[in-house]
Formats: sequence, C-alpha cells, structure tokens
Amino acid sequence: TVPDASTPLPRFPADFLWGVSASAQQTEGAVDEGGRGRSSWDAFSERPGRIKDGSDSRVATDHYHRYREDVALLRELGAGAFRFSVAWPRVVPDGDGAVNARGLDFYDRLVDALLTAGVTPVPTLFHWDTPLALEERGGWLRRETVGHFAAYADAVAARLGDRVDRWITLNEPAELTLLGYGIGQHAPGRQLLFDALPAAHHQLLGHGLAVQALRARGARNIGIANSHGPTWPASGSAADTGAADLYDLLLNRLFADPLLLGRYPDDDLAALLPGPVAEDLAVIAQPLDWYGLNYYQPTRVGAPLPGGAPTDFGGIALPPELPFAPREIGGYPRTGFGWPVVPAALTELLLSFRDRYGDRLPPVIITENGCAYDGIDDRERIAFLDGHLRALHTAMAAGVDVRGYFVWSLTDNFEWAEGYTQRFGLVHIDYPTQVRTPKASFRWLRDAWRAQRG
Ligand code: GBH
Repeated sequence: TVPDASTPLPRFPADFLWGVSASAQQTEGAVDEGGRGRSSWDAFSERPGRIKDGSDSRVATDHYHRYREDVALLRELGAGAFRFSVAWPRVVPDGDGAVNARGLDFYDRLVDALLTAGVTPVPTLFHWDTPLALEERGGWLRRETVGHFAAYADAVAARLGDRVDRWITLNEPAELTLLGYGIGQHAPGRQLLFDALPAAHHQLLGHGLAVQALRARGARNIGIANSHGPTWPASGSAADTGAADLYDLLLNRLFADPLLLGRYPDDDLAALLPGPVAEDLAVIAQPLDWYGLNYYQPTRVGAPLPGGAPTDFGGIALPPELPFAPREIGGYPRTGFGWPVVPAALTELLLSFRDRYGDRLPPVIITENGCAYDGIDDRERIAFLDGHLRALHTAMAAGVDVRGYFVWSLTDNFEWAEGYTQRFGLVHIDYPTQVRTPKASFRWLRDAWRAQRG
C-alpha cells in the first residue's frame, strides 16, 4: 500500500539546503587509476563470502569517469547541493606518505563541474575507506591514524578550500565502530565487540583534529554526519529497558555527547578508552557550525534472547554475547531491505536531540535519508520521501532548527556488504552498461523542489 503523496508538501524556509548524498567507495570505481592506493574495502571485498552477491567496488557506478553525467543529473533534479566523499587512498595512497596530486585533480574537476552547474559541493573527508596500509597496522584502533587523518584533511583543504564552502569530516563513526571493528560485517572485518571502542574515540579525535586543520585553512560551515535513530525498548521490563538504554548509549549518545557536551555519556565506558581522554575531549568538542544526522529507522531493542541465539539485525547475525538484542518492529511498511518505514521516528529523533542538547545543538542538517527498493516506477520511495519530509517539517514547526535535507542516494550504488542487491538511488543504474535512468521518485523530487522555489 502506497500512501497518497499527491498533497503538496508544507513550505520549507526559502534558504533550506536541498541535496543528495553519495560516497567514493560506493560510486567511483577506477580503484587502480590516478595513483589511488588500496582501501580497507578493496581488501575486504576480495575475501570470500564477505559481500552478499560476491561483488566488489572496482567499477561501482563508474562515477570517476562519468561524473559529468552525474552532475548533469543533479542539475536536472534541481539539487542545491551534492554531498560526495573524498577517497583518502586517492589523496594519500599509503595513508601516511606523500600527497598524490592526481588524486586531488579528480575532486578539483568534480567541484568545478558542480559549481558550473550551480550545485554546492559538500565533501565528506572520510566515508569508511581507510587506506589499506594504515588498516593493516590497526586502522582506527591506533592513535597514530588520527594524526595521518588530520594531515590528509589539511591536504584536501589546501587544494579545494578556495571553492568549497561546506564540509563534513566523518560519516557515521558509529557504524564503522560497530559493524567494522565490533562484529565484522563491514571492513576491516574485525570482531572485537567492546574492544572496538578505541576506534570510536580515535574517529572522534580525528574529527576534532580535522576541524582544526580545516579552520586553519579558513574553512567555514563544518559539520559531521552521524547516524542516529530512536531506540524503542522491547517491553517495559527492567531487562529490556536496560538493554535498550545500553544500545542507545552506544549508537546515539556515545557519538553525540562528546561532540555536543564535551563528555562521554558514561564514566565506566570512558575509563575503557585509550589516551588522555579529558584532553582529547577538548579537541573533539570544538563548536561545530552544524550537526549532520543520517536517519533511516528506529530500532526496537530488548535483553539478549534466551539460549544464546544470535539476533538477526537486518540480515546481520549479531553475536549472542552482546548484552542487547534488536527485535522486529511490526505494524509498519518495510523497505526492500526490510527496514521499517517510520517517518514519525524522525520527528521523535529531532525532538529528543533538542531536549537532550538544548542550546548546545547547532543547526541540524539531515545528511542522509532514503530507502532501498527495486524498480524504476518506485512509488514506495515517493511515499517514503513524502512521509519523511512531512515528519521533518513537523519537527521544525516544533522549534528544531533544521537547515537542510539530503537524500541517500543520487544513483543506485555499491551497498557495502549487500553488494549491488540493494538499490537506494533516485536514478537507476544498469550495471552491465552503466546506463542511468531517472526513477519516478527523481521526477517527484524535482517537482517538489521546484514547488518549494516557486
Ligand atoms: C548509511 O548507513 C551509510 O552512510 C551509507 O553509506 C549507506 O549506503 C546507507 O546508509 C544505506 O545503508 O536492521 O532495521 O535495524 C546506514 C546505517 C545502520 C542503517 C544499521 C540501518 C540497521 C537497520 N544503517 N541500520 S535494522
């Protein structure tokens, strides 16, 4: 059942930033070109059984060669901004050595093409593609990586800073910590459970140092893209509410509190973190110009299942040793990925952020929101976007200061461990030919944005 999306959307502010998002590893391909080094995901996807369809991102959507076509699509869509990521291994192929000018050349061309098309470039410095040479030495588990990341941030700002006016440091450090280092579903495929926590602290510190590096180059409008969603306890029992609280702490507060309050949400947890944590927090908590939220769905969480059974977490088997277990959310439509579609939870999330962080919360931008469905006549995606934009407007009407909204994603692309089996694009990709075909949602969004401008 597709809810009716024919009523015009409520009016958003005239200067609201409307955009779409993508990332390097998921789109660029051309992994051996222009002097690019190898990334953690290049190596991970070569390991048998790690990617659902046995695929990899060697070609992806060939965006590296077809970026002009993609920029033309952005223009046709009427996007005000494009959020892309810079591949660290393109810019610093071995992670800690010389800067590869040819790698930066690509982003230079992309930024110029976007500006010519009237689209604001919004680069993300890191969207999970750690240089393999650093990953092999421990990646984000090691403090040394943080300094290399700051040097890389400086190199990008030195090259693009004259034309880029809005920046994102990291994408979803929570997901990389949990999925990459905690349970091994993503690169680098480590299963450290709670021993993954140093990767969280080091990413946050890397964010702080990157903010300093960017500002030293005169950059403005710096934010981060953190994944967040409401956690709903499976029941009112003490076991379930306690488990849900721990999950919420790890996925939401662990990554937002240090940035917005300058402290970790729990002292016992902070005691597990490496290095001079109090000093680091001063770097991590430098005021942000805006806060980016990636929202997909709420999560229902309860106590671990009896008998030590693994829990299914959107196709991921979570190890039974974890002290919480995600549970099914019934009663809502589901995306092709199986995630529940709950627009009201976006309102709930934004209100909970305003309540928890108050004046410490800078203006918010939704840096990702979207859904996977097959097909070009994607009426379910239209309903999804329509519902979430209304939910966003409701939060704004209640006083949450939201300045922009980015759809994930411009085109179908490499969906990490799902390979090419999940399609998030407004534009369909026929992978054998790389032919791009705008979906029904593309036309719907173009018209909705046009109506907002009119
Ligand atoms: C983002 O991560 C990434 O930034 C982006 O690269 C990616 O392509 C995009 O989203 C789509 O996946 O089993 O129902 O509880 C998404 C973060 C965290 C969202 C896990 C879904 C579990 C769903 N995801 N969450 S469920």
